[in-house]
Amino acid sequence: MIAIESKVHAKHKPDWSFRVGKSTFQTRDVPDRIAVIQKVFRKNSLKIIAAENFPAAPIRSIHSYHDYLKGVCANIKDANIQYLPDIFPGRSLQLKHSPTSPYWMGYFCSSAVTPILKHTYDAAKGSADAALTGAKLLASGRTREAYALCRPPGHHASPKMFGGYCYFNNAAVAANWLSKRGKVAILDIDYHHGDGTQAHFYDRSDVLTCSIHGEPAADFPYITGYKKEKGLGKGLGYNHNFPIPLQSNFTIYQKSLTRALRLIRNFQPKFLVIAAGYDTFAEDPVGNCRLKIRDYVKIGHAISALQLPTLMCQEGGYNLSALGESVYSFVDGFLNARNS
Ligand code: OKP
Ligand code: ZN
Repeated sequence: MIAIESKVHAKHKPDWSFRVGKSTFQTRDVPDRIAVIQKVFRKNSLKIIAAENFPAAPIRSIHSYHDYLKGVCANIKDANIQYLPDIFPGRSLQLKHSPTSPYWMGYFCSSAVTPILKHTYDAAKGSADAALTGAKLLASGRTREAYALCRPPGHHASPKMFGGYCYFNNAAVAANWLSKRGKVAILDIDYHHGDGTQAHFYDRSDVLTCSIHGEPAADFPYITGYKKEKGLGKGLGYNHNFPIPLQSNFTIYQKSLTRALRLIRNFQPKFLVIAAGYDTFAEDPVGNCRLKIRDYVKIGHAISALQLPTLMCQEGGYNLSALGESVYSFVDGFLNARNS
């Protein structure tokens, strides 16, 4: 298996905290997340290559705000400056021109945890490039599995809005690119609903989207992720949500995983993309689930049994003492099933 990195992510250093109800929330998508994964990959002699620099087109074609984000970042002089939205105008406004002011970011942003800083665009572009590099490797047939060390994560970024730590939807960019070569299934195992990914493919039947996540009525992103969201038009029946109760253990988790994998198998895709989040870990500071590190071995093993060319895109996972081993356990389970 080949892993792919983009070093520029380390310059994207968001910094925020706020309270909602009884909880305090703070920055969790920190550069060290990737460092701890790389450390375990290196220790286990997994090959890590640099992401290729792709044109912006594969991102721009699915994200209307690509040029806005790029332009805003290009105008920020000081790396310590950070912008957060302070107005939430909704989508009813019809813009008459292309905005370039950072004060307009509320028009393009779905949540309060996704600031814009000088290096945000470069990091988000590098993250998507890592996913595209993996997609290209799979399409060439040179490898059957690739792990893109994406940061920032992507699955909350929808066609018209970034949010939830995510700027560009790395898995969706790669899946859309791969879909020109055959049907694609996306399985999102991050603790949170892959709302952005769902939105990208909601009316399409050539990309199947499945997400297993904490009950949205009780957890981010709240408004989507319910079972009854099944797709629209041609896409009806090609989106499947598996909400699980808060604090579920692997026994409960596995039931949804088995169902999702059966749907993917029946779909007979040419490629599989995994939105690989590990905030389902029992001691994750963001997620509310009870998986153990060894459970990721079993998840990797079960997914691998599909025998599909597979691109894994890093999503969440915020316990810095467990993330490296969680990712490696997943990869190890995946590769062991491949070789047996
Ligand atoms: C990103 B990923 C404030 C909660 C903030 C945001 C979670 C974003 C998770 N009410 N939590 O790992 O899916
Ligand atoms: Zn998550």
